[in-house]
Amino acid sequence: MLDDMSDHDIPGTSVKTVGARICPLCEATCGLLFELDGRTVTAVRPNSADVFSAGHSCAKGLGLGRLENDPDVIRTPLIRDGAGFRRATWEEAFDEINRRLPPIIAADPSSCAVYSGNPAAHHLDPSFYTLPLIAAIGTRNIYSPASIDTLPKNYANTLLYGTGLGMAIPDIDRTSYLLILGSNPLVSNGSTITAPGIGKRLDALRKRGGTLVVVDPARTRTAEVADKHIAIRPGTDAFFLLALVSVIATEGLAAPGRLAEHTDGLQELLHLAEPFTPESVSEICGIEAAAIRTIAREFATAESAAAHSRMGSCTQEFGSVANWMVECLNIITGNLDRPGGTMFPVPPAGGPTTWPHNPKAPLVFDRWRSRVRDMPEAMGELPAVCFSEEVLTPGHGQVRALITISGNMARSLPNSHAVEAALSSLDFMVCIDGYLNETTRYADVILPPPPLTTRGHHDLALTHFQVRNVARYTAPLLMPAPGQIPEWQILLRLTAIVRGEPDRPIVELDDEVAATATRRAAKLAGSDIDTVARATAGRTGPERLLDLRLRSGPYGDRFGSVPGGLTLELLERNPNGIDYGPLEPRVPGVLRTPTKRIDVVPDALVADLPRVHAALAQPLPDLVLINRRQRRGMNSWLHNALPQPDDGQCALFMNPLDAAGRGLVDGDTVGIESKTGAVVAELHVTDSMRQGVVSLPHGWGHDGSGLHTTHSASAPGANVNALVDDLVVEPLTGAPIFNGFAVEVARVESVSS
Ligand SMILES: Nc1nc2c(c(=O)[nH]1)N[C@H]1C(S)=C(S)[C@@H](COP(=O)(O)OP(=O)(O)OC[C@H]3O[C@@H](n4cnc5c(=O)[nH]c(N)nc54)[C@H](O)[C@@H]3O)O[C@H]1N2
Ligand SMILES: Nc1nc2c(c(=O)[nH]1)N[C@H]1C(S)=C(S)[C@@H](COP(=O)(O)OP(=O)(O)OC[C@H]3O[C@@H](n4cnc5c(=O)[nH]c(N)nc54)[C@H](O)[C@@H]3O)O[C@H]1N2
Ligand code: SF4
Ligand SMILES: [Mo]
Repeated sequence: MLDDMSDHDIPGTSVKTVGARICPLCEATCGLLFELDGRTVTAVRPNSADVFSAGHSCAKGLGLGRLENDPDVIRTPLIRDGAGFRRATWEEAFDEINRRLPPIIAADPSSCAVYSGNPAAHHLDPSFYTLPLIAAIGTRNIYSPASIDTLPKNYANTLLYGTGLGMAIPDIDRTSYLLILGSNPLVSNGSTITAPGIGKRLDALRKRGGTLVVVDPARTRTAEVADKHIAIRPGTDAFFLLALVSVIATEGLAAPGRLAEHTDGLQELLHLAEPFTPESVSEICGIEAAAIRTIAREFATAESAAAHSRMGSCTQEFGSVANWMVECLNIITGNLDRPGGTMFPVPPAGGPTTWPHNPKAPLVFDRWRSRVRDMPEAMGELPAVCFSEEVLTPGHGQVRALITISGNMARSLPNSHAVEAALSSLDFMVCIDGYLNETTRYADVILPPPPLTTRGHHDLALTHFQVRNVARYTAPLLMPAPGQIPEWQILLRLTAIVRGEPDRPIVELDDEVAATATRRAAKLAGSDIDTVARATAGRTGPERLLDLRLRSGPYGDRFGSVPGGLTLELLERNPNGIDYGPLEPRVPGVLRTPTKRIDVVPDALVADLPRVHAALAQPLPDLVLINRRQRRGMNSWLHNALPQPDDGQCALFMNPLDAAGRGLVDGDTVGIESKTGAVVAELHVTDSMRQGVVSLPHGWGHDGSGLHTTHSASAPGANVNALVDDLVVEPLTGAPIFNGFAVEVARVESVSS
């Protein structure tokens, strides 16, 4: 343990100020107002003038002040000292890294892995400066939560539309029928849909006479407000969706409209789905055949309809086929790419769907394979389920060093026992993180990121999922204080060390990164390099790189040739954002497949159908486990700073019939056992769970030694990832099966951790 690490000693004035700050926590990207007294955040309010979120916020965003002021947050670098850590200066920390990391990389670059966690996708610094670090290391051992989150959806989208990030998003504000599978947006605030205030948007859908259908084994908050809740058996979305397509095929309801011109394989798709009749899948899905037929008819005949699948239908046994079928459902009913259906946003800083089509570029999957399990690469990364075996299996290419950037692998990756064994066996580990948590406790050096108030914000990734075309940027509210280093400079300093140039001035390295981005921007904008370099010369760091992207992007000023076009300066003058209006049809221009067409029967997905079919004949387990999220959590890392309700939110949820069958009652202490591990939790008996399904929240298990998270250690909760297998995975993508694996539950005498 370390003593109080709060920054009372950082000098500041006591001038009271208020500034706009987009919330970096979840995909809703709400505009907030930070009230500051000197350097201290005294309050956080919703920003009602934000053009997109219009005053929406949640307890997490409003709690950002608590996060900024959490005395447990690390404020200075830490260096391992025996079983604990000692505080160090930045120079000491970088010297230690320089002493120990380069020799490992010199022996074998791939022996150094990089894990870039969820917050990295929400911040500019890592979005721009992680790749130069990875390139300098020269490793293919790159991991992130993408492969334990959206990957089956990215995969299906890549095969159909040509890019993993260019997804069609439900046009929630105009649709008349929304079918949500495996998502609980009233708690998560939405995923692969950036729609601040999603609860109000769902209310509006129902008020205008629309229909909301939620397919989820649990009666979640979202299911509670739906017109229909279909309590599907976990892991069976692919069957349900195939049956919807089958009904549409056999009843002659397919009406792809203008999409037919841009699509190949429609007839074959209908033919492939036909055998999956509602009657044939009813038992495995646990849904009456008539209910499946009704949904298929309603969806196909609605004025407009959108099917949207997320976490629950990605991280399951047939995740890729399920996500493929979601797209097929939207396509065969003519709902893809039309108002009220699912549509492709235009990211203002550009992205794969706005950059030129390159028919020769490979679809970014399976360009290399993992060493131990021969798993395919996806979008530049290896599946995270491979991490521990890559560390623990000897041989050439064995991972011996690790850099984590805002990630908590010990709680987010399946089979945490193996992950922690791997982390503890490394020769060297550096973490850029503000907490001494379940993962960083294994580090040799921890480098803390600076406070949110010192960071500019634009959502490079999430603008690909926005339900309106909006551009926003909020500027840093404060300069870094002495002893605080911007995260992009930390990343560049690591890059310098890895390149064998530890003393190279950061400005020079930054100019190098910017030079590459300048050439690219000039090409995209049709400008000459000197003009582009001059136009952005006054800036450095992520702001320069963002300006290059915005100005060469779809709304950009093309470095002066489009007067009034988008620039970072324009966004600085409009801290509440600029609204470019509702989503508009983009097919075929948006397609990045080699043929510039949509193939609805890609070989790789069709080849998985026999496995789906075979599962129909297999016995069903008695009890399977699924995961859930909670309103005040953000994966594993807000439990310490934000007060968590003391209402058994960490309990195992179980249906009354399952409880009675096991002689269990509400409040019992139960052991939950899978073939991978065992945990203990309190039992909550609730009819919100369908029979045969129990649920645990993810992100808990804040126990064991060496943590500096005082509040969460007092109520650690059970670590669901101790139960999840890292070896049995969805075979096409290597995505873990968080949802729908067999467990046994029995009473135990007392809670132990
Ligand atoms: N409050 C809060 N918000 C968050 C997060 C958080 O931890 N807390 N995390 C953020 C992150 S990183 C993400 S990726 C998003 C995820 O956001 P969502 O995609 O909305 O994911 P969840 O909230 O986990 O909801 C998944 C739902 O799937 C259901 N489910 C489980 N198995 C199945 C199945 O087999 N089929 C179907 N149809 N449903 C199933 C579960 O019961 C659950 O209700 O949330 C983000 N927002
Ligand atoms: N069983 C199960 N496992 C799951 C899931 C599930 O539903 N069930 N969900 C999966 C999903 S969707 C995701 S996205 C992953 C999340 O997986 P991770 O990203 O590995 O885990 P987080 O809990 O989000 O941890 C984020 C870390 O970043 C640190 N951090 C926060 N802000 C910053 C910052 O600005 N800079 C730096 N350097 N560090 C920062 C926090 O202190 C914390 O340690 O978990 C996955 N794991
Ligand atoms: S909904 Fe998400 S983005 Fe909005 S305030 Fe809450 S955590 Fe932040
Ligand atoms: Mo996620």
